[in-house]
Amino acid sequence: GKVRAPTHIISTISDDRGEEPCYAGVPMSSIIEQGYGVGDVISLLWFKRSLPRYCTKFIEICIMLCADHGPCVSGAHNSIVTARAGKDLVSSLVSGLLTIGPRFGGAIDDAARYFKDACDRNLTPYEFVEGMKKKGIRVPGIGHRIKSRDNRDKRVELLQKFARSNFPAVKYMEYAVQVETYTLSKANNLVMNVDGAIGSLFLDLLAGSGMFTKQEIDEIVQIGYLNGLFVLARSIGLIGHTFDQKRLKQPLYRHPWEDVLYTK
Ligand code: Q5B
Repeated sequence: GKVRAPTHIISTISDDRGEEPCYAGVPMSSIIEQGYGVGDVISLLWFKRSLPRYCTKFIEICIMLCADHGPCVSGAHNSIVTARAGKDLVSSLVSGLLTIGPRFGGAIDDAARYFKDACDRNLTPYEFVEGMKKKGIRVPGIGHRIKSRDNRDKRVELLQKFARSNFPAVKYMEYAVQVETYTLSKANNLVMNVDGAIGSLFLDLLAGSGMFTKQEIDEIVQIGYLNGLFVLARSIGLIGHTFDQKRLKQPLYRHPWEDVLYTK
């Protein structure tokens, strides 16, 4: 009989061999004719399934709220400097993206990992936060440079409001809120940030939607899908900053000497 040569690549999310491309088995024409949005496309290509509307709407809200946060944050700053050095769109975009990590925008996966572990083990916020301190690890999803108890992050409030009215349960989010209450008793700027809100709420989405087995949830959290939301969203803003600098014909950036402490 026929012997199939072993393939070098295995792919399970999309297929372009037929009359029209399919995302997780759903043909492009259905995606358009049934009015799917970008949240549905992310569901198909990242999670390999169609998620309920409240889940795809939540994904879309995350993308909209994280698309930009002004020119002063690490990612935008890098993209602006790179664009002003005369580099192309892709170079400017990736130089901004490369700043996304444990301190800036890339704390969503770790927030989900640590909140899940602590909540599932029924740790009190005190036990969790002090345990992290002993290990010398900052609580991912907590703390912000400009946001504080008296200047809350509107994005966090909007995400929480949507979830409270649309999710079947918000157990992990409520746990993160309790953690925030404890961290705020230590310092004013230790608020829940946008990474912490998305990380905890995505745990609630995964657990409450009934679309994922426990094993699948553990795998998603362990692999780390959720920083992808910030990366995808912030690309929109970084591209915008790049175009802005080009449009404004901004010259090469040089940091002023006065703003550097020269010391031995
Ligand atoms: N302390 C975010 O720090 C920041 C602590 C903590 C325990 C914590 C810090 C942090 C975890 C990572 C995280 C996402 C670096 C942030 C984002 C997107 C963004 C950005 C934008 C956008 C800020 C002062 C004292 C020290 C620290 C202690 C601080 N955080 N302790 N757990 N989590 N968070 N990142 O202000 O005793 O003096 O040594 O790493 O979730 O990135 O808009 O800017 O959309 O673009 O620089 O919103 O919180 O404070 O480093 O001077 O620390 O607080 O140990 O204590 P800061 P530091 P001590 S959202």
